[in-house]
Formats: sequence, C-alpha cells, structure tokens
Amino acid sequence: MALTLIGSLTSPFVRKLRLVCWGRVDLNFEAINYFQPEGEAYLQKVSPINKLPILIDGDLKIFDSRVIYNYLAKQNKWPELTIEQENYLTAIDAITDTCANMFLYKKGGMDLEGDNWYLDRQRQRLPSILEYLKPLAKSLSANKPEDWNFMSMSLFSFYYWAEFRKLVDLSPYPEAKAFLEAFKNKPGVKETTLPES
Ligand SMILES: N[C@@H](CCC(=O)N[C@@H](CS)C(=O)NCC(=O)O)C(=O)O
Repeated sequence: MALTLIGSLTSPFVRKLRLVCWGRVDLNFEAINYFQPEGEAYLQKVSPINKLPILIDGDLKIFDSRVIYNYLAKQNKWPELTIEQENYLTAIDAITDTCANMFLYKKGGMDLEGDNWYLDRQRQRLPSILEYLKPLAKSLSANKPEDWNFMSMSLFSFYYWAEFRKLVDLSPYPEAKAFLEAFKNKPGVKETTLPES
C-alpha cells in the first residue's frame, strides 16, 4: 500500500522528503494549506503536534521530517548518514525552525525588530549557522551522485525557501547561491518548486 505524505507546497521540511522519495518511493502526496481555515482545521485534527509533514503508513502516523526520513531509510535500506552529515542536518533543521518561527510570528503580527532577548537569540543563530554551512555548500558537487542525499536535499530546500520567503539574504553567501544553481536540475527539484502565490 502506498504511503501518504501530508504536507504543504511550500514547507522546506516537506520538500526535502518529497525530494528524497522522488522516483524511488511510491508516495501519495496530500497538500494542505494551514493558512486557510479548512487546512488549519484538518491539520489540527490529523496531528496532535499540528505541524507538517506527517507520514501515514497504514495505521501508523509519523510526525517529524527526520523521524520520517529514518523510517524510510530503514524500510528502503538507504545508506546510513555519517555523524558529520547528521550534524549538518541538525544545523539545517535548527535554522529552518528559527526562520519558520520568525515567519509565523511576523504573520501573527509580532514586531520582530524590537528589543527582545528571545528574538536576539533567534537572530544570532542565523549568521552562525549560515557560516557553519558554508564549507558544506562549497564541498557538494552536482556531478557526484552520492552528494545528492537527504542532507544536501535539506540544504537545498532550506536555502531555496529562505530566499523565497525573504527570511535570509544569501548575497553574502556566494557558495549557497552556487549550490542552488548547481543542483537545480536534480530529479524532483522542478516538480517540487514553490508556488508563487
Ligand atoms: N521538527 C519538525 C518541524 C516541522 C515544522 O515546523 N513544520 C512547519 C511547516 S514548515 C509547520 O507545520 N508549522 C506550523 C506551526 O508551527 O504552527 C519537522 O522536522 O518535521
């Protein structure tokens, strides 16, 4: 029976799973929009965590992108990620979380420019993680098939979405821009690109 992935067309946490499944896992993708009342009500009903993505395999529901990846990797006998790759994934997930929270705070009407210790901590995290990711972005080659993996898919999904939502300015990070350009023709990238509206 095909697996179902509940997600949205814009979430980077969802896109990286769609990319890793592209052409190799039979996935039924259900897109919802929780910015709309019906999507919001549906997400609340389907998950106690109220976040996307959710993977459904028969009676089983899995609620977090990394746990979903680990489940799929085990099922499909994908090579284990190294500790170095896991660390990069943690950094990518952390910066994505921070940006997603800032985006939602702003959408909810909060002032993100104000003097606030919590927001300072969020803001400090962005340049330090972007710096940390520099050597990774530089080292990945689109000509090496093994370099297109869950970690690089996560990096691609984050950079692309962060620019799309204007959450980070990547112009001081030429290696990030070069990475996006080099990997833009990988399988599934065009098909999972973010809708304009
Ligand atoms: N740790 C979670 C984070 C998922 C997440 O934050 N998803 C966002 C979409 S990008 C979401 O559903 N946010 C809804 C909310 O925070 O209310 C994962 O890796 O799946």
